[in-house]
Amino acid sequence: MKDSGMYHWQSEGAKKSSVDDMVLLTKITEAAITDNLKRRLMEDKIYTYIGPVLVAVNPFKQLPYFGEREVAMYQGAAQYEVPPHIYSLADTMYRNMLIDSDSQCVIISGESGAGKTVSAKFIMNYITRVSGGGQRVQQVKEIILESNPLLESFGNAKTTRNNNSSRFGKYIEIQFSRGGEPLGGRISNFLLEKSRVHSLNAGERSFHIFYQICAGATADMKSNLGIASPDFYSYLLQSGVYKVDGTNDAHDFQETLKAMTVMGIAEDTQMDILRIVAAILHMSNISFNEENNASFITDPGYLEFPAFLLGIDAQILGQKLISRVFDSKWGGKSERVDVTLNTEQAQFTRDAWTKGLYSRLFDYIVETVNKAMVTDANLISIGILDIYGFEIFTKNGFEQFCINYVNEKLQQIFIELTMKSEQEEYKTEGIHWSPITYFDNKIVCDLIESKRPPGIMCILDDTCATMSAKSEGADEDFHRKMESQVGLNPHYQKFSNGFIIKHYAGNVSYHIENFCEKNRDVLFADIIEVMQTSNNEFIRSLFPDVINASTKSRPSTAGTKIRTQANELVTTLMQCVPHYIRCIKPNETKKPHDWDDQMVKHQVEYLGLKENIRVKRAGFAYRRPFQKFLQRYAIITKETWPSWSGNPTQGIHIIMKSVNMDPSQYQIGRSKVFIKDPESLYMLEECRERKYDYYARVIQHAFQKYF
Ligand code: AOV
Ligand code: MG
Repeated sequence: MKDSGMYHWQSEGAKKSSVDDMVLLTKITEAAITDNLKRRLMEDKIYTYIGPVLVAVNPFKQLPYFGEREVAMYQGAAQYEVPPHIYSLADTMYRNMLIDSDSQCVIISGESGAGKTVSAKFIMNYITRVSGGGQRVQQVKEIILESNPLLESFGNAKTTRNNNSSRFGKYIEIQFSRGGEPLGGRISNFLLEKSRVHSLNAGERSFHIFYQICAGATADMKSNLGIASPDFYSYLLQSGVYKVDGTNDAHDFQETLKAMTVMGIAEDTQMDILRIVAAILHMSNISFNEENNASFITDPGYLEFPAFLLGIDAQILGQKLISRVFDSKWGGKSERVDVTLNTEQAQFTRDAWTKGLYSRLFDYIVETVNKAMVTDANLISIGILDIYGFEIFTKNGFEQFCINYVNEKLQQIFIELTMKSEQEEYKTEGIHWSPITYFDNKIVCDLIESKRPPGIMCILDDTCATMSAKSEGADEDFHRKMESQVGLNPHYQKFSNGFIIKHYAGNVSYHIENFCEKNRDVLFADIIEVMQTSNNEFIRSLFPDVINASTKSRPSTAGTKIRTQANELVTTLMQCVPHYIRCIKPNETKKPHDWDDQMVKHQVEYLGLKENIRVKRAGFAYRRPFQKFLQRYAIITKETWPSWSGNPTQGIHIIMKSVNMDPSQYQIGRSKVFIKDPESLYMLEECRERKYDYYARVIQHAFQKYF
């Protein structure tokens, strides 16, 4: 096959064109990297390599190169033989898994709106298209693909940074037979941003499903579930944003229903799910007034419909919203006391109720997807990690703190594994090299998650352990404790009602308001008890909790959960062969061909692309297993053509000598040839090309002579 892509630019003039692999850049500066990415985007080339790492720039428009033709073109093709593409990375993962029987994973990172979720879907699509299989395999593929619209309906939302922003993290493993057929899968989800159910920032929406149901419900659903337009419900009314450019909620609603059917969710259960969605909307219209510090329901009429939908008693619903049972110790005896709540506390209770309902519903959906694609065989897998990207809003709270912490962990994996794998290969191959320095963000991870000395999460847990049931003054207490325990950390800085963390991707100011309450994350026992009285079996099944006042063990906090999950994820990823996609967002306008130089340069900087290229170049830019090298360059010498069957090292030396390769430019390891500079590789490529043309002419000549 004649080479395409990577080497094209040589004949077109190296100066004018961009490079496919940034290891080949003549100057390695952030400006040069940014410029290269810009030139490529303007030509609609969104993919660029740094060795095996794929850099993907969000084009904000549909590009034509994702069809059957490309699927066929990238199957089995070597990375350097075809233009950079996400299919090439997906194909490498798939083939590596089959050849080596090793599980693979791809870590997709980048800030909010950079294109992680779209990339994850391209990979899932490619893999399901190139893998074969019988009826059950086809079904598994359908479940894998349909899990995307389903989870996005319930877990994605429009934010100011992304119209389809993932508000949960996801690691999906597709499990394969040794023959490469997808037999099952497993999804782990991370920390849904559930506060979005009740609190919206300006310009944002709640989860898509709420708008889908308003736009797409049938007349029957509308009357059974009391569905009106979104502005009828207080939760959706607060931001006043109902429509999203390029999104058709009514159409997406049909997709959601179809996806539920594919997951094997019966029609009755689908209605139960929608009943909860509708009940949450109706609960948002329950409002409160206050007299002498005691709240009351403004219009008890608003209790009827949500109570009906949830299958509970309207009067009890009302009572539980304005009062709460506390355990109180009195004279050595434990007693349950009913305390009236003020308006603020009543609203807080209503919101805790709806968000508790929603997060349990979300967990049910993930669990159902998992059940639909479960397999008990111990298999090889491809894992795709698509989490919420690093984000900075005008006001950042506990959710952003957790999201940015997970991103910080991923950056650390990237640093560790790219450096580690590079070093390990040189070690196993017996090659010498001198390491490159880079910013290790472990210091920021430690500031957040360290146990000893206590990091921010430990201090937060500590505060939560001693806070009163009503949590008064807890956030301030947490603020003070942080100042005394991590105040001197160079990545921490206090301000009047919050703190700044100097993350790898930028400085973020977090407001401490509600940190403790959100971290404690308990659903009050009396709410659970009410839900357990529901006359709807599905709703009851979401509340299997055993409430036992005498149980002393404290439930784990949201911070502890995310920390545990993040560390488990690191362990899982470390057991796979890693691949990386670094997504870049070129502008904030979401428009095609719009390029914000400063914004991209900042991402290039914090993603460490420059160091990444340096590491690749400081060592050896290219490496090939002996056989692959011999196959490709055998044509260069008479001795090695058409094939070399002698000692591989000797064959390689013959080829290198014939092109006058400087001996310092290459090393022969135990199983691979390492070539230092890209120029040396070009030299080989050029010789190969010349011989190719020469033989083509000879054959043509012979052909003309005889026929
Ligand atoms: P994210 O996953 O990285 O953000 P998405 O994958 O949702 O970002 O991408 C945001 C939007 O950019 C998509 O909805 C598309 O409109 C567009 N887009 C991204 N990549 C492509 C592409 N390759 N081709 C065409 N359009 C694209 V977040 O989930 O907010 O962190 O948390
Ligand atoms: Mg996403």
